[in-house]
Amino acid sequence: MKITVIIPVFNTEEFLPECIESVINQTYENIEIIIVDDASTDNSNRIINEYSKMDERIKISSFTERKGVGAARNFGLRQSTGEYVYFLDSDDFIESATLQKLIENIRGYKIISGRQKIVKKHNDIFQKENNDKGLLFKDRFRHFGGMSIIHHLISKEFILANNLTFTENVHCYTELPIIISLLKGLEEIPYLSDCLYFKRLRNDPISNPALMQLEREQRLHDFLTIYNDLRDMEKGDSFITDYLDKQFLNLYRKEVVMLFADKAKIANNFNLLSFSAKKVSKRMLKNTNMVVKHEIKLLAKGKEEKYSRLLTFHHFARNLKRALKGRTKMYYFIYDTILLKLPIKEKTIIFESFLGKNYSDSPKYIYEHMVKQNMDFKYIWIFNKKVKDIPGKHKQIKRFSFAYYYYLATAKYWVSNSRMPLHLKKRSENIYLQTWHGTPLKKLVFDMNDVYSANPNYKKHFYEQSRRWDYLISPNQYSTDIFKRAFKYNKKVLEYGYPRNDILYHKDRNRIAKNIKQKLGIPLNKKVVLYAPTWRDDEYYEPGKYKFNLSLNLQDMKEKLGDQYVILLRMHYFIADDIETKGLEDFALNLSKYNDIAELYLISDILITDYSSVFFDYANLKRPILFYTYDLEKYRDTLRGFYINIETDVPGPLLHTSEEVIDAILNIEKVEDEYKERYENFYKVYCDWDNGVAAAKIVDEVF
Ligand code: C2G
Repeated sequence: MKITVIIPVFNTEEFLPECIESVINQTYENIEIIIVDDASTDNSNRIINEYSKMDERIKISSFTERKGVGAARNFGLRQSTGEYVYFLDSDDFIESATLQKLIENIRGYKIISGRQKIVKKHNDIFQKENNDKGLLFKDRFRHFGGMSIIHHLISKEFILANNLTFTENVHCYTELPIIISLLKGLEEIPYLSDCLYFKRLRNDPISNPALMQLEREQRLHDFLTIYNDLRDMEKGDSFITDYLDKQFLNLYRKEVVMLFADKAKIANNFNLLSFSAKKVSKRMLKNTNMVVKHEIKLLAKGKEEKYSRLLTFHHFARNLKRALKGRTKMYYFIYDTILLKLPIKEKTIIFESFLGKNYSDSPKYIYEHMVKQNMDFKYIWIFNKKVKDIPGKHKQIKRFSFAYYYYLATAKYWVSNSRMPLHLKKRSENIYLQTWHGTPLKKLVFDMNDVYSANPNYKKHFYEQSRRWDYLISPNQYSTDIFKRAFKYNKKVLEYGYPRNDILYHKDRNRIAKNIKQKLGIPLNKKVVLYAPTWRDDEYYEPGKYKFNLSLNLQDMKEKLGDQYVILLRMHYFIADDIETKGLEDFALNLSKYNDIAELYLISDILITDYSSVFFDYANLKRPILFYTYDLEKYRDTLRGFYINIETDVPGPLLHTSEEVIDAILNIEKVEDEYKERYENFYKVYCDWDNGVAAAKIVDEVF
């Protein structure tokens, strides 16, 4: 018995190898693999060509222009020679025994299906579970609730007898006509609980959306096109019309109501929706909730104004209901409905650095410049905990307190070095200066492939949040180029260097450094090593709270370096683990909570880091830098990947053990000599714009 596996492809180069290999490696070998490329514009075509040379069971076809997934699957169906067909998507993959289990259990049935598992990140597939409940029979109505045909093995004879085809003039829901035929021909769906299909949750709905990540409006149009046709055709079969109406009402509740939060969308889509709403049966309407029932009735009667008013009320009621669920939700509700409508305060500026964790980075230097210039503004700083010793008249507010929402809603200016919460809408008069927080080494947002971090919606959220930025600070040409691409940012870039590095060029920097050393109790005759590593995407407790295992041998360092040096330990602000320095008091200082790392740069004679952007800033001082890259392979190859070649481009040696680090410090002059030329080149490329007046220039331009 031959199985034809049909795989339609459109721009899935990242996922194709895993998909195709999962089919080639099936334990059931009597298969034919038909891959139809729907005119991909990435490398998908090259990839499928290569695989077709490796396995003669693969047959490929390519459309010269995009025709949609329905046309691609129909084409595959027409080419198929197997007794059974199986539908797989090119961004998904299957377990090695999947086809074997399906074919062994299909017996006399026309169709059989199995379990789908959503894969958010790759590790999900390794989580073993004991799930074998044998062959089950699922209610046909519920089984096809998701309107999808993937992971079904279907008898070819049944397909031919019923002349099953996919809809071609739309992108989404193309399998609805097939599902309708299956619903008619079957009482129940045989289903294997222990037969896996891995459905990938795609992370980039902005630049490469999966079909179901297409815009709501497009999906709505596609659905209504098919619904209108099928609803008329199947008029006589109440089981089928119930199914279609139910899908319509579900889509209405989940998608249309959301889409119509934007009033312009109501005007655009009212007639189309009204046409379809007339078709919904009274019986199905009876079972839906009151508000929806009423809305559908108004739609069907074509009463646009009344409908629009009811929907405004619907949204208000929904938001209020949500607001009652907790304090933060209530604040958001008040923010949207009241605070955003208060008059804007033209002279108020909000500052935030590293999510309120400290008083630091470019926002601090922009603020201090404004204070020094006696500029006529009201300054608000957002912190998690009160911070002492900040110069200038200002107000501190607690992040996520009521005052936080009040000032964000009413201040004309926001200055921040990272993202603001997604739900905090920005009003159109507001000016948002995004300072960002480092020259990128690790790939950023849209330059990253799959996301291995804690949040699978990272790219989507990042995109929405960064649409609000009006100015973005760039420290060098290299960063400008990356920011524009990786953030998809096309508004104003301020190219004056980093305000946070102004202090490194201060004419009194030696005196400032001496004061800081004294404040921290560091003996002036001791040299200082600063260890400032970054975080690891794959080692976390929860989003924003990351693990860190110190792999420097501090005891050994103290013995060998203690009479000349002290070491400052500075963890990334994402790190939740505390670093133990007991018994090392006069040698190691944990300064992870110290406000401003730039002040620590100033007092350090040597920097040790890994893949943190800190070295781009530190290089302004032209002092030696050591790279303690004990997990380079993992970091470079399995996590994000880097923009530069860390082996050949960074201004210092890569070291892999604690002993190598000690050795390099003991021979620091030799290291400096060896890396002199590389350091100079590095300085020219990355430190070119920094010259001590970035804050002044930026303030002049923005405020
Ligand atoms: N930083 C610090 N201490 C460290 C590491 C970093 O104070 N031990 C500060 C520095 O100002 C640095 C900035 O945090 O330039 C960013 O640090 P990176 O290690 O480059 O981390 P990054 O991945 O950029 O930060 O969206 C999340 C951010 O991208 C996380």
